[in-house]
Amino acid sequence: MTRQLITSALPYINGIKHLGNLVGSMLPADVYARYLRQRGHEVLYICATDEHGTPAELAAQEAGLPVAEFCARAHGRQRAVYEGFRLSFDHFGRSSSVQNREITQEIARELHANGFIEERAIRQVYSRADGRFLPDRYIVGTCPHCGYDGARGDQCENCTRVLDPTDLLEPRSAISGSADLEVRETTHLFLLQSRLTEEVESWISENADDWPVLASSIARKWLTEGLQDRAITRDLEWGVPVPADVWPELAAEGKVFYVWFDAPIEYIGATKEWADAAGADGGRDWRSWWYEADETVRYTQFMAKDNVPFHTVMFPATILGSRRPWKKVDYVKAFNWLTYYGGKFSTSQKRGIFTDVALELLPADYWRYFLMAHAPESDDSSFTWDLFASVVNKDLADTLGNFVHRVLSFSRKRFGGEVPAGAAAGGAEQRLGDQVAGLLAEYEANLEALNFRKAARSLRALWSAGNAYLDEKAPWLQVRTDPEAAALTLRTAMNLIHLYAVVSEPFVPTAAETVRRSFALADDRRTWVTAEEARALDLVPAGTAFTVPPVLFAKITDEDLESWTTRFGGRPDPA
Ligand code: B3M
Ligand code: ZN
Repeated sequence: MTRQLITSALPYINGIKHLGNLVGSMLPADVYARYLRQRGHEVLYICATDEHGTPAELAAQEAGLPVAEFCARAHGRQRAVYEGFRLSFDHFGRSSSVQNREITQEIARELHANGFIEERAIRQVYSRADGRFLPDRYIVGTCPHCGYDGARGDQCENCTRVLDPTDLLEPRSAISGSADLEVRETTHLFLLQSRLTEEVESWISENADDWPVLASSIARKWLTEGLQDRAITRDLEWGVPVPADVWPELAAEGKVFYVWFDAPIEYIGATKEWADAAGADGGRDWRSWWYEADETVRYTQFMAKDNVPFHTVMFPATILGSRRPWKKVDYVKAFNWLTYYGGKFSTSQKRGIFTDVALELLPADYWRYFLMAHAPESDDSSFTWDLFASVVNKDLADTLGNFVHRVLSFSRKRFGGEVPAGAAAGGAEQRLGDQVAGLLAEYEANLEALNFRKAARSLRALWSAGNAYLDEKAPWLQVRTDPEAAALTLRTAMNLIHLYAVVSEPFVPTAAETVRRSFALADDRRTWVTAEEARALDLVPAGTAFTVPPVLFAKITDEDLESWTTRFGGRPDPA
């Protein structure tokens, strides 16, 4: 068994995330973490809110709160939503923690000592009305190429050309609308990534071959374009301060590190938060996961594709330049976009379904299963209410939920509250056992390979196998002529139900627990059933007491569909 370090991209603090954010990082990481724990690995699943930067400052301003307080509250709100989705983080930290500040500063000192940081004076747009330097995307104006008047300083959304803020005609602040802008000189720390290009290149060529193409191709594309030196500080109030022992003047001017510099370091910072939370004697050794970690630690990262360059190129450059043996990622699982009717989910435009609202409509399992079964893995995938309803109704309500209910309530009615013994298993049970063992092996292989859509498909096939067996044996008819045969069918089906409860947990943890609890198995500490163990379908012996759980999944009705499509919009606004 290995030690499995898992991180999912840190959700930014400024607002509640939508379902597209969830399916592209935290949810698959949770499914994987749960699966690995069930298989007996030592798992550490770390996540945190990403709290620094201009958007956080602006969101706090809009909320009328000091930024530290805004972030504390926003962190609490996100945390509650993720608990609602049953995300099993070992720790959900905050990038504004003391731990992250210290480690970020330590890494910056090392980069400096190794000659990878340089001070450079640059000219930047300052807004007098806003009292702040404006990041490129907070400057808007008219595109010199196409005349679009809402072009941002980094890119024109209309003609997609990459811009420099000084290219814009009639530039103004996107925050206040003020045109009272000036160019000021300001000094920043630059990370000399150009000097690290070759090292990053060889690290990628040694490691990226087994990553999904989506991740490795983005990493390689960035490298062919060559690494640019990059400013890693900003003139902001809220961030990790530049350490005064190394850069006294910049520290006095209040410079802080750029949010993308400290955010990935928070994977380490949050691990230290986790250890510190248990106290000195708590037995949580954060260093062994990150520092001089041996080959028993395998590190997997989950993220959406726009985050790949930061994780595969820039963060590795930072770590390599520190010349310290920090653990680097072993496997990068990247995702495409989940769209809402083919259009963008958008936090800023409030389009699509947000995670807090989703949980008000339906419990976590409905969303977890649907999202993973349609995860944007090899391509973008589109959320529509019709698709969602049909998947919930067919797979969860009928194939899984109804099977559990039919079998348990019928058996209870005919044979009482204990698993009946019945006849010895025959040919049909043997065929079923072979089929189940095959599907389970396939399911395991898909999860091991982090192919989530395929894994969901194998799981659904396992559920279907039970339905097919039940329809073939028809215990409701058998019972009239041959109660022993009916009892065998029901005992076999109940074994399937128990198997489903064990192996479905990564996808539908709440339903899995409910079903698991309905069997009064003595000392049931089993965490997994292997394909070979599953074959005999006899882990739940005759005589085991059981109860009939309440309906596991309610069907989505036409009225639900109607009201949700009206409320959320059946299709995105025309672009
Ligand atoms: N917060 C994701 C985003 O806002 C960003 C991820 C950081 S991971 C270190 O797009
Ligand atoms: Zn343009």
